Amino acid sequence: MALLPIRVAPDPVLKAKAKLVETVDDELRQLMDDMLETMYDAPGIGLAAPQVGVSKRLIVMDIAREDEPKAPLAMVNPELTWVSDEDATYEEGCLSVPEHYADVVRPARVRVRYLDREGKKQELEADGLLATVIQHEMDHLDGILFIDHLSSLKRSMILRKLLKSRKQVLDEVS
Ligand code: K1U
Ligand code: ZN
Repeated sequence: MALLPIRVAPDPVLKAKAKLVETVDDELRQLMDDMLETMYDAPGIGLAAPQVGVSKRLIVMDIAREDEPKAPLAMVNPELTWVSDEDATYEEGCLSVPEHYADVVRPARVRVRYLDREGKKQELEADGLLATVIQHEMDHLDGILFIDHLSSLKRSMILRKLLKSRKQVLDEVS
């Protein structure tokens, strides 16, 4: 297992549309395991392959609380087959937009079809935090960040701050 570096906005890989996975094989299962290890270490409750520089349609999640057993979930080629008319608002964060949080409105319940780690077709209905995390991670596969759901003023403020902190880090090492 390996910890993978997490890409931070405005990295171009985060704006690209990720490619469909053709085969669920040992190499992809290794990537799932590395992504889960990276997500737990961050710590986070979700991670999409583009966030570790891999432009493939693969997401991992675990919304179990610290006092609960781990409940890792990996979805290959996820597709929403139904979304509720009712919306829900959650304060979202993103490992690729560090230290910024904002309320995002999304459908409250979703049904998602995907391939599991064995390549078997599955369908899951989710609500609450899981529905939000699934949609947030699936957005990453289409090059969308949670800040793209905010006003352009808020988004450009956040991007400016990210660029400023990246410049500070680069100045410190040079
Ligand atoms: O996609 C990501 O970068 C992961 C992101 C997922 C997410 C969080 C909240 C709403 C929607 C999607 C994160 O995990 S940010 C970190 C976080 O929320 C968290 C970290 C530790 C414990 C609990 C939450
Ligand atoms: Zn994210």
